[in-house]
Amino acid sequence: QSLPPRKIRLIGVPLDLGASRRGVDMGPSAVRVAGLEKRLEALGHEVTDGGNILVALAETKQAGELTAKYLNEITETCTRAAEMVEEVLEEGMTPVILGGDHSVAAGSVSGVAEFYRRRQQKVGLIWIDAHSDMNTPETSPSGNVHGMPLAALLGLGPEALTHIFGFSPKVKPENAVLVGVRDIDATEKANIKRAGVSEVYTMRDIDERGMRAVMEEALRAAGCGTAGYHVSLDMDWIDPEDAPGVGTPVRGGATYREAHLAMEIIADHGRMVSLEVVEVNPVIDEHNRTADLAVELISSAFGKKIL
Ligand code: 5AB
Ligand code: MN
Ligand code: MN
Ligand code: MN
Repeated sequence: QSLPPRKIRLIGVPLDLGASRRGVDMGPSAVRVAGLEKRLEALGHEVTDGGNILVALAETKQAGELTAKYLNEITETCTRAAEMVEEVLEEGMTPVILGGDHSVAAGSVSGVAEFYRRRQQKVGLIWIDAHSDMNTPETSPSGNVHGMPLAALLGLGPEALTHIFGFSPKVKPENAVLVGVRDIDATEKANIKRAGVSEVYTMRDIDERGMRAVMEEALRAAGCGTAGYHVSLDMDWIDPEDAPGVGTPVRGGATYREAHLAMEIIADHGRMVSLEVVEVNPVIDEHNRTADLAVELISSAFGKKIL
């Protein structure tokens, strides 16, 4: 296939402390059961599974401050994920992080950013999501940390989350790109402005201009002056018709083919340095089809071609 063979390391993060709806902690398992390792190996990649990162169980903890529930536990998990991602990159492998709720990205992207910071390089970020995840504890309507990771990576939010590895921001606003958003809180709009993110591609942009044009522009911005980019794929980006098993479904998402096309274009460019797929919720899925789709999309991002 098109992408040169890579050494891929799977990292599961069974985290669901960041969301109201329970069950995304079973996401890593569902995606493994759907056959991720074999499918990536069939593409010629060398794949190893690093197992799961230790995550606290909601039942054994108190939520703490209601403006950012389980922030301490989530920060611990994110720090572990950051260290693991950094190590995997040091070993010359491409990390594939399996969520878990999206708050894990505050850790995974920190790991990637730290790896490149040590080499005096920057990294870009492609955030593919129905939501913008740009809340802070002050602006969040829910207190759910999975609505805050992008803000944290750009330097807005609690220091514990913004300063993993002791520096912030992890990504420059001009290299952070949102794709597919369609449900942004009013307070998040102000945060997007405050953080200086201008590369925001809504579902309307995709409707009007097409997936191809949007992705080419998005990848150009994320790749400009960077070593490459991390792709953070929230499965709720895809229309609930095709991805029913997600924590916070929103109508009007990407179609099955649009989602594949986006991943195929990412593979064509060959500049993705790490990937994460989050928010798969087996509890409300139908016969694991959202996890199956996640495996398909990861395969496309790693070079699977129709012909
Ligand atoms: B997800 C909401 N903006 O902050 C909030 O699934 C939803 O990681 C966040 O994108 C959705 O609670 C977080 C209303
Ligand atoms: Mn293997
Ligand atoms: Mn998200
Ligand atoms: Mn989302």
